[in-house]
Amino acid sequence: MVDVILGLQWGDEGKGKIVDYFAPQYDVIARFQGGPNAGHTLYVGDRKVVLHQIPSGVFHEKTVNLIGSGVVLDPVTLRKECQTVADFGVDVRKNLFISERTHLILPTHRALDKASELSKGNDKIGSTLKGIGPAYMDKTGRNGLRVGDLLDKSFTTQYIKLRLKHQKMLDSLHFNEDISEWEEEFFDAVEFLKQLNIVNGEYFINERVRAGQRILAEGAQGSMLDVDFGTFPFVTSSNTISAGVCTGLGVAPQTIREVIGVTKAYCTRVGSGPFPTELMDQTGERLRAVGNEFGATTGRPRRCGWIDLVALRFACMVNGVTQLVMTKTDVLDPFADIYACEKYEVDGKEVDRIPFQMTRLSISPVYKQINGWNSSIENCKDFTSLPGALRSYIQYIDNAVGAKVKYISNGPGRDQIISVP
Ligand code: 2SA
Ligand code: MG
Repeated sequence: MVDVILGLQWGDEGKGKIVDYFAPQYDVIARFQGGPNAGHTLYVGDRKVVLHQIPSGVFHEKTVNLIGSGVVLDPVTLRKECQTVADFGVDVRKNLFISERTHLILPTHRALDKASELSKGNDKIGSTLKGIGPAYMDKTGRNGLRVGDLLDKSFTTQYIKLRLKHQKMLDSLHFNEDISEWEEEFFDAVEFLKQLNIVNGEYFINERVRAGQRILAEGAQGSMLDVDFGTFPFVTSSNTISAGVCTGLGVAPQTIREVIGVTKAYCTRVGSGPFPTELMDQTGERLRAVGNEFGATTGRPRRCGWIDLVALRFACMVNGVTQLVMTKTDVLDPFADIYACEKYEVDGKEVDRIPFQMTRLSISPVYKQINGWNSSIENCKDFTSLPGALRSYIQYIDNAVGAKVKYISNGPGRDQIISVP
């Protein structure tokens, strides 16, 4: 059986911590989409680690980790990450497996990402500039190179052919930065990657499913950044929703059991694009300061606002969420009042659905005011010790989105998680 943990907002919901928490219950943790644009923060002891491409189960001795076919992989960042986890005594040669169908991010993909963003000016997506979009373009455009290609002696020839194509595109975008250093690093890292466990990801996972092993699929980014169902064009280039697990790992839909959706108790977004509940005032700044809301990969300040129940209901629908995890609940501790967006007002009309073209509409949130709990919950150990106002907030979210909050996180620590009866 395959369970899924994924983000229901615009990323940074705290998936890394939640995956790390559940990891001991699983035999395999698999990434199915995205790439080094992800930043999954977790704590090992009291040391903070940010993972980008390696699944968040890597610190659990008995868990095996798979980078699935739907991921786009940058050998350079992978090598750095492997070094980081090696500092914690983890030998990735023992517990990390990479699908041969995983597409490679080339240095020219990174250059193209940068050139494309520059050419868009004010309309830029706010990409992490890791080459994600161009790598997925080459995949769907049937040009890309895959991890398995590295093992073929024709790799360099194929690389040069694709690089020439990219060069023409870069020229037309008037991009003329020297990327020879990136290339040197890339080919070094490729030699490292070739030494890792490269497998057929589909047989790898399906044989384990058949043997009754427990698999956890770890989502990256969030549902509202899904290339099909997010706030297009301000999205990432992969399917971040639960359907992406099937296409990204090669597992059948009926193997999927629990879909665990992670949401913050409020909302953030990094990069451009619509964000109806964004707070451009002191309250927004306070959320950013208390929640330490800065990009885990790029360090960019995240945009902050109240929880958006219209978006959350939509995300639960397209994912088939079976349980919710509410993270960063403690960030709301100092707020006397909190707000939840129940509907949008679009052109003077109230709607409770996500509109088609959010970017071209002026949308104002319709809020419900909720009493805050206004006390510290970081030392609470169980549900009964939580303040009444928070317990009411949890119940309110259950009813508003039609899925049950099963856990809340009350701090960054590994043990700061409370199960909700
Ligand atoms: P890209 O790089 O082409 O996928 O960017 C396209 C959009 O997707 C957003 N995106 C993200 N949003 C939140 N978190 C992400 N990961 C990092 C983190 C981001 C960071 O965990 O903090 O460090 O800045 C992530 N990755 C992509 C991105 O902002 C664009 O809006
Ligand atoms: Mg993140």
